[in-house]
Amino acid sequence: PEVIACEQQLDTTYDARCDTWSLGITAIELGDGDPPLADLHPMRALFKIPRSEDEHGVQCLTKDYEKRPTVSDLLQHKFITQIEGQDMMLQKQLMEFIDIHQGMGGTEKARKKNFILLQNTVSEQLEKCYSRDQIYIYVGDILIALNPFQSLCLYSTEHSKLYIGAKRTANPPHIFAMADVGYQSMITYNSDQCIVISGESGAGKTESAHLLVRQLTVLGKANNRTLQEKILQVNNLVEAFGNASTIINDNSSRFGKYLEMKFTSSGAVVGAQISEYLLEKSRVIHQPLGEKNFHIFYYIYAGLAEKKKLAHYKLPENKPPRYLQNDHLRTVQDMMNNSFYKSQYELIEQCFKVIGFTMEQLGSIYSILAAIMNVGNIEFSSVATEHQLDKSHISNHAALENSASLLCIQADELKEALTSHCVVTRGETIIRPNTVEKATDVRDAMAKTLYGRLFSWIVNRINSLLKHGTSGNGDELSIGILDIFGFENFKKNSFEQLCINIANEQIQYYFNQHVFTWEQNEYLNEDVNARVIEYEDNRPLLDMFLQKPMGLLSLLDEESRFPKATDQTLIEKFEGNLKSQYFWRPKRMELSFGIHHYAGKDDVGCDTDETYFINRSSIMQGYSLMDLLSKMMVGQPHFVRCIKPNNDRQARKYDREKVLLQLRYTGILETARIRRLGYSHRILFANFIKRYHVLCYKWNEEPPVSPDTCATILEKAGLDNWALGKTKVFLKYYHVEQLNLMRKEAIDKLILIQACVRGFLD
Ligand code: AD9
Ligand code: MG
Repeated sequence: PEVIACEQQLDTTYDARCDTWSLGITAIELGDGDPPLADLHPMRALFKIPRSEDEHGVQCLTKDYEKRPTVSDLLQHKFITQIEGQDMMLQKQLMEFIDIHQGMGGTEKARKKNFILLQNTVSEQLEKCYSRDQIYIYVGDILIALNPFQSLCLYSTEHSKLYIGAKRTANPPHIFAMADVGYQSMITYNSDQCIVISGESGAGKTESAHLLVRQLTVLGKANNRTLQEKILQVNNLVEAFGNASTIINDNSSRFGKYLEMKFTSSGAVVGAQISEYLLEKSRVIHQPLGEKNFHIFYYIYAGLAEKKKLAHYKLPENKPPRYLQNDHLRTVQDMMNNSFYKSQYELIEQCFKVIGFTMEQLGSIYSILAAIMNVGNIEFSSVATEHQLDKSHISNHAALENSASLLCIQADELKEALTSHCVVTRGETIIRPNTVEKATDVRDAMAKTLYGRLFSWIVNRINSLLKHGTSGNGDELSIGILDIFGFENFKKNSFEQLCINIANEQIQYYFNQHVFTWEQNEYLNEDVNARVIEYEDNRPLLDMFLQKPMGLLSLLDEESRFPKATDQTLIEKFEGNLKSQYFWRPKRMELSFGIHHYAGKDDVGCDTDETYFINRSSIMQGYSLMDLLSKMMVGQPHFVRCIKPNNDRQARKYDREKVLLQLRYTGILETARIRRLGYSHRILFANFIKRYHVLCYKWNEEPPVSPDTCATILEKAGLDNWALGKTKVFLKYYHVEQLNLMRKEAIDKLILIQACVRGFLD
């Protein structure tokens, strides 16, 4: 027989601990006596084969097997079919429901009824899975992740290996599989990818982001251990500064994070970059009841106390600084003796060192944090002047001196900056004293700004330290992971919630753009006949926020510049100028307004509106999300939707109503329908032929790059419902899965034949 070379070798791994070879996604037993090791996953059994010097699994197999294995011998050992069956059944069921119940036509009423039925079915399926600790479920190509609220044995090294290069249905759904899909797409299509993680507060976005980064460092063969370690520390470090304990989540992200991992075109990880958005700076000066300041403040207090360095950083040992005083923290000893805080301090210091910060830089960071705490302790009292103006006076000089010394500035300058302000009238600069109220505002604004700048500086520093192996020309491929705060709707929502929710509206817009608009434009450009899909566009709502000069944010900006502006004038300005169906005023609450958010709207007409309370002192700078979106738009997106099964953070507790609401407002079902109706994969003819020609041509044959060749391959593969455009093949996501499977089988056959032949020759 002919000896055939092959572009891909079987993925063969040897586990020394149990003397076991694993071949790709299946493994074959050649030893005898030992029971199969089936503890990784019930459907996946690993089998022993005698140890051999030969690294190549297939060759071991051909040498030691009594009779040489045939193709059917090998196929017989494919344990994956059972798992495939199980998962496929769920998928099929979901999809049938989506098709039947959401089909076009029918009355609006019938459609809504069907939609509710569908939601209930999906929710029931989720509940069943959740009760078996199966927290990951695919709906179409979206991964739903239910928060288990307990540690599950799902993330071991074995699990990590299981999902490398495996087809999706070979293993139970998993976050590692999403990492793999992103990674394989990046390499196959030579294009950037982004993984968008969404869900409400406490749903598990940040945990999912960590797991994705971990698996991507494995996939990116980060053989440079230092780089791998650095990348793995990034999240811990920025989260110490950007996360805090809230009433919903002990580790709530109070900023948006976009982590881009950079790879060479062959898929080796070479660096990472991180972008931060909309840090909730107001938390530095004030925390709602039951919540805490950013983690880092508590960590350094405990850590520095342990090292007897509190005096060096001018931090009081008798009373907690004002910015940290709240219902959680009554005495400073509580904080200094907290062993968790101490251990976190050590961990964070270690993170800084691994990433490459110098001791001097660390010292500066601690000084600034200590300065912020001292600034918060500065107090003012009022002095009446001859002009009857209420002038403020600093009543505790120690705090002022401490802050100035930690910031390496003159105490007098700091005093001036806090207690007076400049006004320019008719070309003349006049210095006016600040009232106590104004001086207090300035003090707090300064603390917030210091913290915000420190955070940005740390992020920039991390970025320059993690450029590492990147060429600097930006010619790397990247996989971005977006983890932002989810929609928030509290009893009392302030400016921070408004920003968070606008950010989420923008993400939703991006999602809609990608899933609906761009896809449909591409069909038009390529002359592909695809169904036009209706969806609710949130652009008018975004316009109401972002338009210049009459959008809500512009109006707010403008009003903040008027010295005589008050909360009342602001709300009047909104009411007078915002002629939008999305804006409303609650009747009984004077200084508040409501927004009809996209998240609250859905097909069954259940509106949950959000009410915001005006509080001008909480106004923060931000609104940079557009940069992020433009960055993300170049990449091919993958979606992870996190769901919080209950509000009590309890394992195995499934609150149906709560889950249903989340299913509704994240638009998961709508999206699944779109992904099914549309063509989520669009591949250039040349790329398609290069990858899949092996399905009906000889491996070394080079068929012409033409639509006919593509059609021949697709027909041979027995697929239907695909389409050919002018330059691209249009495929559904499940086509790609099927094609990849067939391609892998074809290649496996080639390898086997090759191995058998080698065996003969030996
Ligand atoms: V927020 O919008 O930042 O407030 P997230 O990020 O959605 O929120 P997070 O990832 O912080 O939520 O998860 C909240 C908590 O749920 C974690 O601290 C864990 O205790 C718990 N969790 C989430 N996912 C998992 C998981 N896969 N396994 C175990 C989990 N616990
Ligand atoms: Mg988070």
